[in-house]
Amino acid sequence: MSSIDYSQKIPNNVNLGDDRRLQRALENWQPAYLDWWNQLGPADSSELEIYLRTAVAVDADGWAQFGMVKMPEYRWGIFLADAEADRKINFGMHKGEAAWQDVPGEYRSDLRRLIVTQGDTEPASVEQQRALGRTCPSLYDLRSLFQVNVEEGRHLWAMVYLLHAHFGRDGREEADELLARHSGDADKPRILEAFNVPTEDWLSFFMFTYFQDRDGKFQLNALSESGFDPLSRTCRFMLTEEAHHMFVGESGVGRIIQRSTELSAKHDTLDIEAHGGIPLPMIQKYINFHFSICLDLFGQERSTNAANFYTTGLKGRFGETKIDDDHVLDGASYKLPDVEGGKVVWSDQPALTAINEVLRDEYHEDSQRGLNRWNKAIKAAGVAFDLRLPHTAFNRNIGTFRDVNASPTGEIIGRDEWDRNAATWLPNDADRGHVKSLMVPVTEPGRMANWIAAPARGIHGQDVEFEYVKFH
Ligand code: BYC
Ligand code: FE
Ligand code: FE
Repeated sequence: MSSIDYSQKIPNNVNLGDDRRLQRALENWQPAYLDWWNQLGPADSSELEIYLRTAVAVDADGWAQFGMVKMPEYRWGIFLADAEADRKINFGMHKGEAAWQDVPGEYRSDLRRLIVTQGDTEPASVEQQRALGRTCPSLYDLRSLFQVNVEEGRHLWAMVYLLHAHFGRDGREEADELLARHSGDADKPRILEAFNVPTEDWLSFFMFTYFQDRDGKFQLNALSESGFDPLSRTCRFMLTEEAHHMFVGESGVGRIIQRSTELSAKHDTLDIEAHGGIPLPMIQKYINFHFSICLDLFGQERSTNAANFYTTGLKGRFGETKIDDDHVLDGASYKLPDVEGGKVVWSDQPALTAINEVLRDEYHEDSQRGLNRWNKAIKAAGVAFDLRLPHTAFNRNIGTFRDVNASPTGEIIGRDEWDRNAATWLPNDADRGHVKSLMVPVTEPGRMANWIAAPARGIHGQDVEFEYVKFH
């Protein structure tokens, strides 16, 4: 196991000190990164002391250390999972060949593009969430937000390292561009659409960490299968951090649902706005919104890009090496949707061009698990309400369903019907207004805002009452 060298300006486990040119290039990028963090990272946060975890090793357990840290002093670094001896490329036309330690010239632009797209989402999410600290429902939650933010910052470092180490001058230019595009910027937006939507309230934040960070889990897993070994190793370590982001999402949404359910049971109505809660039907609309914009993140159902990434060994399927097939997909088929005669119909299509859809379907299934748990809790509390994921055709902006309107249950409908119903399916101004009205900061240790239940336990063995963030 390689340990992390913290005596360096940039903590790392890649022997950065042995490569002076690379080290200098990254040390030049570092102040630009810190400027970006100070300008577009968490608002009003630079003086706060926060109970954060910092990576100190890359092995499966005991890899992090906890302590009170000011975020600008957080040690962002470069950590790759340990190399697997004699690792091979496990799919596509190079199956069985040794994994690449350097970028093959013929795949340079595709690989760069995948890394840039991945890298672009990380700072985007920090930008999207920047104002949330001002309205935290508790110190526990404020700490979760900042923990997620510093780790997304580190994920940016992970991709910038690959760009600097393996793509020469183009790579350095791309690394600069990652700090020049900004979420929601009219001239230089972030690459993927869902990363240009501001995260304005904490219900949206928990939906984001539940649904959008889960796209991260699936994409990083697919990239961790890459034949380009440095990408695989960096993604493998990122996935350890990602697990926490999804925990924040699932437990956050779960605690809101718990509180809404309590209020509904107590007042015998779903209409709990007057009691300072978020009604379950309103939570359903936020699910409809976040799930549908995240489905777009998987790209088109039929994608020659995805087929090429797969065939050339750049990006695999989720858990590629655990799948029991030929890992080449010659002649294999997969069910893809189309709209025909006003209906969604599925037909068998070549599996290679369906790679994006395969990942989306697995994401869909994984997303359903949390809803099952939430529905069980709602039912156990004696409240009659069922949360559902909307149909894959609903509210889509990429691929087959881009130019049609569909209801949450998947009926293809006309524009008029969509216009009449959109405000009952997706958060409308009044819904957003209500949620916004609840966003009043709670900063007394152990106290929770009225619209969210307390967590079952604190962080890393601390009590829920622990002062997770110190204001001076
Ligand atoms: N928005 O062949 P297609 C995370 C473009 S989240 C805008 O289907 P492909 C995180 C596409 O670029 C994980 N454009 O595309 C979470 C292409 O453009 P060109 C992020 C889109 O390449 C929370 C055209 O449409 N990582 O880590 O197969 C917090 C044709 O489409 C979109 C990755 O995404 C879209 N949604 O698939 C922090 C992994 N979808 O060629 C972090 C890396 C498609 O016509 N990226 N287009 O110019 C990829 O693997 C692929 O780029 C995508 C797109 C799967 C995203
Ligand atoms: Fe990330
Ligand atoms: Fe994440």
